[in-house]
Amino acid sequence: MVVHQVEKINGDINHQKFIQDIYPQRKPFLISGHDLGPCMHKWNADYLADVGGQQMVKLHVATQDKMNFITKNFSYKTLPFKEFIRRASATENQHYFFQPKEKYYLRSLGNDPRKEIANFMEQFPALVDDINLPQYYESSAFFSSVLRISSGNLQIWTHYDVMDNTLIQITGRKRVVLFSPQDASNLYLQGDKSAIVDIDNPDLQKYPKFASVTRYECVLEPGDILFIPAMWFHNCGALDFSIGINVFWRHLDYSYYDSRDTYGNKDLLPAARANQILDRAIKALGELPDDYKDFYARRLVSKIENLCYLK
Ligand SMILES: O=C(O)CCC(=O)C(=O)O
Repeated sequence: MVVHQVEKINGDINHQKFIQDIYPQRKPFLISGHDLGPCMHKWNADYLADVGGQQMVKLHVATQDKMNFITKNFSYKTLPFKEFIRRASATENQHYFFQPKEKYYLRSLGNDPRKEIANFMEQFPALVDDINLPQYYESSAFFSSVLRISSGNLQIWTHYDVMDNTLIQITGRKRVVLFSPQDASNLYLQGDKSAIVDIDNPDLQKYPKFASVTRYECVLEPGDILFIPAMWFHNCGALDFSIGINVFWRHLDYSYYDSRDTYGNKDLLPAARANQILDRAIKALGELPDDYKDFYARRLVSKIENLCYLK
């Protein structure tokens, strides 16, 4: 397996510089030097518990340090924000759902997550003036801003999103491992998520193709901004009690996006259509005797490779 460090850029990046120098490369960058504002010294557990208040938040509660969305080795629970912050910032708690050392993860949501998009600015108004978010996109392209707060030593599953994204680290450190979209066929995808949960110690008997991926790594320190281009797989793990925000924006023409998408991870409309057509093609192949099915399946795969893969 080849391992690269994510390329770093120091210095404040404005919209124009982002569009000229970073966006066209379609690869992740770790940007440091943007002044994120007072959140950098204010946002600790006591302050957030005071200011964030009693609003109820929906959480992932895990008894293991690697959450797996496919087998769902965690539970969804609800707590007042204040209580969540107290618990997530401690390593052991007197009040708990399953065990004293359980871990907590917040991905903030819209008020009705099926219909509403997460917007940190609206859902946490008391915190808005503390942060000066970078804006690398046109305001009209904004999609969502998501507050992410995690217990230390907790990892979320490898997945991709369909929009460009900046992951902004405010408190604590977070390790991020990324894989290029061109490694999609080595990651054993189920929908937008990889079935490989332990990327540091993978079961290569079960997932042999994972041995040939190229891995891009970085550790985000407070103040760092990670640009994650759409379709880049990312696996994020808080090393400490961690507070961050990520912002998604529509970098393509709006007509590509599914208007029912509230998470930024529904496949682009033509891709979803292609998937449905492929399901029909597979069904049609299933009408053939096995050896013909195999033959025509191989021909279809090479047609797709020849016509669609980037050279
Ligand atoms: O930071 C995290 O915990 C997850 C971030 C993420 O999934 C994203 O930015 O899309």
